[in-house]
Amino acid sequence: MGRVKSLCFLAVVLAVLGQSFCSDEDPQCSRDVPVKSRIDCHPQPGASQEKCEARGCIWCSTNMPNAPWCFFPEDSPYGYSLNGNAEKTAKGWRLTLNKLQALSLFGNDISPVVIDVEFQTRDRLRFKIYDPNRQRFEVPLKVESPSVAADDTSYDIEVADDTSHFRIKRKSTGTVLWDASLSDLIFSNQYLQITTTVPSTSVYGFGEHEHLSFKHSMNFATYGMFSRDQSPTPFANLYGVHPFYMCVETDSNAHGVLLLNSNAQDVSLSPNPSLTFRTIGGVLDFYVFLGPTPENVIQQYTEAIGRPHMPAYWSLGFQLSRWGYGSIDVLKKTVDRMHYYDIPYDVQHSDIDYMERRLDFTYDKVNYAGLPEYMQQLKKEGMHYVLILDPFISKDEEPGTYRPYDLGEEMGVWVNNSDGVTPAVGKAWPDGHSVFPDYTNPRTVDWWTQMCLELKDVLDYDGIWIDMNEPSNFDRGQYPGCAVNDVNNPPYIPSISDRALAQKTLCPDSKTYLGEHYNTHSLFGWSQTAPTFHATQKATGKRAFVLSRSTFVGSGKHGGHWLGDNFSQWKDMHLSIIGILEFNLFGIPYIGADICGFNYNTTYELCLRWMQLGSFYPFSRNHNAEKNSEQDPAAFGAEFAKISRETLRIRYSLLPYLYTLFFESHVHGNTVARSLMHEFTSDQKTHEIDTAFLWGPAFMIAPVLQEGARSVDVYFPEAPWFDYYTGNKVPASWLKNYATVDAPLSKIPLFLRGGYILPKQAPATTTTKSRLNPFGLIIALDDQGEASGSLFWDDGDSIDSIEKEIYFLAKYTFSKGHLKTEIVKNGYRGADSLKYNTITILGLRLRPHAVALNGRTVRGDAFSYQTNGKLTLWLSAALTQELNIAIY
Ligand code: MIG
Repeated sequence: MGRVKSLCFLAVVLAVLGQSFCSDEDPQCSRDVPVKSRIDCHPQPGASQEKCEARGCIWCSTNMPNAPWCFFPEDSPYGYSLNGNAEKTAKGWRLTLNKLQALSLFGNDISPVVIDVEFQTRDRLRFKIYDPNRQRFEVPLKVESPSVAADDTSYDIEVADDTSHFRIKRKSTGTVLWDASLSDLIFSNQYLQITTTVPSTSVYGFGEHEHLSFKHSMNFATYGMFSRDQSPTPFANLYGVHPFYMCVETDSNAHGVLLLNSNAQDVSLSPNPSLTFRTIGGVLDFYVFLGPTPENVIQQYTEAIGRPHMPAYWSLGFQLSRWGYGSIDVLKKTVDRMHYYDIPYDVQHSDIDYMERRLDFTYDKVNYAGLPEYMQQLKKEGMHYVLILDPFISKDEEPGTYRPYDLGEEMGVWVNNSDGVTPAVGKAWPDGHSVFPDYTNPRTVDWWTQMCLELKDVLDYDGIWIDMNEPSNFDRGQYPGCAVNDVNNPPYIPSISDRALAQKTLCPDSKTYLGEHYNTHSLFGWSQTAPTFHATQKATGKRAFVLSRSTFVGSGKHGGHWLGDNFSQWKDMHLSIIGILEFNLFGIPYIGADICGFNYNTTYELCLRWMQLGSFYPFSRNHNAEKNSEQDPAAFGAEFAKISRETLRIRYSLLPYLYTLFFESHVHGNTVARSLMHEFTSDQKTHEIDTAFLWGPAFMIAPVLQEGARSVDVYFPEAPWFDYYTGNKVPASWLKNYATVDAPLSKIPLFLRGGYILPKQAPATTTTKSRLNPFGLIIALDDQGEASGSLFWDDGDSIDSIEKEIYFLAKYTFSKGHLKTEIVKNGYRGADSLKYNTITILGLRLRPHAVALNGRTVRGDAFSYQTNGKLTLWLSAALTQELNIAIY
């Protein structure tokens, strides 16, 4: 601190001499807080010098954009100090803090507060700051709470600098991961704030937002988190809430931090670098994950919050949707032209227009006459069907004519007004009076399950798409508007759109089973996802498909997500990659964006490039808004259809690899779509890359994101890379550089990473068909001539094939010219009839003289070698038998 002070003093002297050394701050008022370390003392709008100084804070202008002009002095008059010594507890330590002064920023400060530190696992630490004298709202997510001895952890905690700082250090390097000054802590009834420095500016995560870059700018950006029905707009709070970030330290170790809190909140990222968390309720419940690799961080995070569900194989196929086909005839015409062009296509969705007047659990018997039979027909052809359901239920129907309302009313399943007795009535489809099921109530779960089961008897769906579950309401608050009270009008409203908690939803003082909507609002979609998952499982007897618009920490266990109502604009393609990478950090790897864009009309070229990119979204669905021009890949004629078909055939041929990645995600918590930073963490240049991404460790997708472009500048981290199309090795001069790669309209650049073996399978129009086709292996060698990989296979849609061990798992290793397979599990008899028919090896240095398969030399015409080092071998060998190949 001494050094900082003297530098500032120097700055003052230079400024007095007329130099502009410290041009970004006024030396008269900055005192000893450098601009980059300022913590906003007036986070709500309307700051002025008068109001600021009345708070005991410093007012000082700066030309650094977004830096606060009103900020806390170095010794904030609001904070806490340690009372006595830390006490040992069963799982760690307990610190008791007393508030230092009576001054209060937003009223009702709580003192003492307690920090409970739990050493949960070697790499997971929890610390919770709460009121020891009064129970406050806590997120009902069940996180196991094991404990480990302090000696066995990869972290240390320390209370340092005259007990004013709470720090967490990485033992192996001494890096300080968390450093919060207790004098900056605020813990009042409706305002909780904590600031920590972070060890680097490579910070990722926080959601749900439309972030303009995957790696955050730390130049005073603030992001609100509170679920909201809102089209993606930069800096706006969107559908879900994920107060989780990952930080890559300067030595490339990574750690992650979760603030498990569901109240309206925001986080400010400052250049110090530091993070300031502000929330208006609950407790400050932090979990820290020590990694040390980015992948380890996500494995540890999902171990705590719940591993992602295992998706059905069919749900990895291409999916088509739109709002407003308008009639079954238009729907059929669309499906027919998809088939006419033979475009790979597994799933058809129906949006709200299948319903009668947008009423849940009905269908339009006029415009969609014959829908039940049509769904059956598509299913017979090997396709699958997903139906949308909205949460709100109309109360405007004649009594006795609309069972969802009548039964729900009888069972008492709705969110109530503040009186806790009368149901909250909002405005929603079909544009009248609606009530809102309270999914935190077990009775609601029974009602919803019953309704989903009855629906299945009419419309034979395979999956459910749950929309509008922020929950969305067309007005601000329910009828007759929100009362004026502390809950509806808290002293601080976080940085959310309109600075209004009730905007497009219910009043905060509404009552749900688990507590006030004030606390449970952002849990609405999360609380609907698990019951819908179980209901779908029960209805179909198969693995559930649930696609939810609103998500929270842990949602990935029961559902996937799409990035909401994006726009048919070129920039939205780029931003979709960022969203997909972020949701992989959030433990929701089944993620995609509306291909070709939802709002606005798309164009031929945009949609074509988007079909190419979207062919590699983990969840690949083309979806469109009502009244917009048609944008399914068969709508633009033969050439467009051909390119879409070819790109989707690449997706389909790599589905065994993608499915294996999902298996690893489900079992170990791995990410599926991954940033280059994730795999090449020590290469600083990768930290900013969000225009290309990987499937797992081994497959790079480098889409065209600009109109008119016929090439892409691709960054190649140091590794052997092969062009997917030709098998040509990327020249050494391209490594650790950007290289310009050809991308004519017909093509999306794709690369394989040496060192990996990818299982593949001949594509078909549906996965039902492709699953019977022959398998292959792509063996991309590293510079030592080695590679490895695996294949997970099962029937693709049983609920518990993994638990019951009804699956096949093979590990492949290639070394010294030999491929070996190890069959780890051979529990799925359906794999017995499957065969390998081709093996491709990339990166061979020499033309082989001979190839042997399971000890026998194969005929010369069974393999071919290209001078680029690519060997193709044709064979017929059983998938479930060990495969040995030797190259001489
Ligand atoms: O008020 O169901 O994000 O995918 O097509 C709009 C109609 C409601 C919003 C969803 C979008 C869906 C649309 N829904």
